[in-house]
Amino acid sequence: MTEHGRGPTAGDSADVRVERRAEAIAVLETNRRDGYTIPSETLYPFQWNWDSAFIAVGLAGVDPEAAMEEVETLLSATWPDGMLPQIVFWADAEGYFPGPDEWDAGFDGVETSGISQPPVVATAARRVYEATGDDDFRDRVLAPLDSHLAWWRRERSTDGVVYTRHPWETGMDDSPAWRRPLERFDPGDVAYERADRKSADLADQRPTDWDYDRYVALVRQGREAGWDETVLRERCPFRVEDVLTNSVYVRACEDLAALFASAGDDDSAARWRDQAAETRAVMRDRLWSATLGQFVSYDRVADEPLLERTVAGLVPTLGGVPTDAQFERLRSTLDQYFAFDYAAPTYVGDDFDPDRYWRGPVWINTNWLLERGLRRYGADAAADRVRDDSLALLDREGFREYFNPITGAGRGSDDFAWSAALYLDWTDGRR
Ligand code: 9WN
Repeated sequence: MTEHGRGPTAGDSADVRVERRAEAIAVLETNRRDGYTIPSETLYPFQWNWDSAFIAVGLAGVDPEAAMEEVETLLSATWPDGMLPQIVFWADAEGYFPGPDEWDAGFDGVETSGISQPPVVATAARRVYEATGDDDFRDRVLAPLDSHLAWWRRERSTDGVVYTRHPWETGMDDSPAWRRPLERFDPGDVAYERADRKSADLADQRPTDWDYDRYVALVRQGREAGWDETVLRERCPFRVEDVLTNSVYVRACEDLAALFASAGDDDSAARWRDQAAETRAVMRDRLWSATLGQFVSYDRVADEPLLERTVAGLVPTLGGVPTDAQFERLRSTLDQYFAFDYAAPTYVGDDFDPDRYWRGPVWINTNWLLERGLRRYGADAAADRVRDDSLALLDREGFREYFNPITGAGRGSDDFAWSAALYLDWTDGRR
């Protein structure tokens, strides 16, 4: 039993782990397409940006060739200006809205969405490089990664902290932190048909229509602006400095610096290390809430912090952002997220809903980012708790998309790729 008494640990459940690892590999194989892996056959039938990065992390230990291919297929969809899209529509598939026609975005025949996602891809590329030692792979990914991170800095930032312009871009779509910025604009009469509520259960677990109306309105505004960042910088009603995206971005800058250093390009390495330091400094100041004792996102349009208790506000640890004093506060704030049977719920504020998407359930990818961050600060017992709870959930419920933090019940899609991939990473004996 784990220290929380809810399931097997690596020690006494070797058989369960061996079996589960085989199942995880099978999920990734089933979801694999031509050079990339889809998140879920039932809900997300295309290539997604940060999903592929987490998937590559998991593949690194079991199928290095596939891991390299996953990263490179994704990077091959980098727009000429450096934007790396949230979705790449490599092949037709039924059952997802909004599809390629609705987005009307891309380049040279590559159909994509018109927004990005947190750039976990640089961290994944470094992990894959370290697992394979393949210098050719490293040399091939340097230019697209450099172009993508430079895009965030150039198009989405004035002082080093980057902004997102769609809730889908943050990856934590219906986070309660986006309520205030979304309330401020009227989506108008948006006609569309959702494709995501494929069962009665899912209708209660997916984002509400109120949220979807605004997601779709933002897509249509972006499309009308031809996805031109210069226009959208002025016009887009949702411009938020998401604390998760910024945490991932700082870490990405560090990881790209490490890749450049290993290739002997010290100038580029220094440039990205400086970039990480610049963003870290602004985050410590503008994205820190002394009231909540954690980091928060910041609304660029209203010029105010979004004071919500989401797990994203603990993830700056991943990029070494918190000062020692901030980390001490953060460490006690963590207790609010550990007061559940299963850590760490994605949100612990007044609108907490244990079953609805990013409004409370435990997600495996945010746990993975948090676990890495806690380790960086030497908080090993807390990091172990996050990892062990994640493994207990996955062992018991299978590779579900998210989990109720009170009962542990699996929610959303089954056979969800990053849940399988990160299980493989956490149970890789060589790590
Ligand atoms: C929109 C694919 C994606 C994840 C996101 C998750 C969900 C999409 C949706 O699925 O979002 O991007 O249609 O709900 O919120 O983090 O990348 O798994």
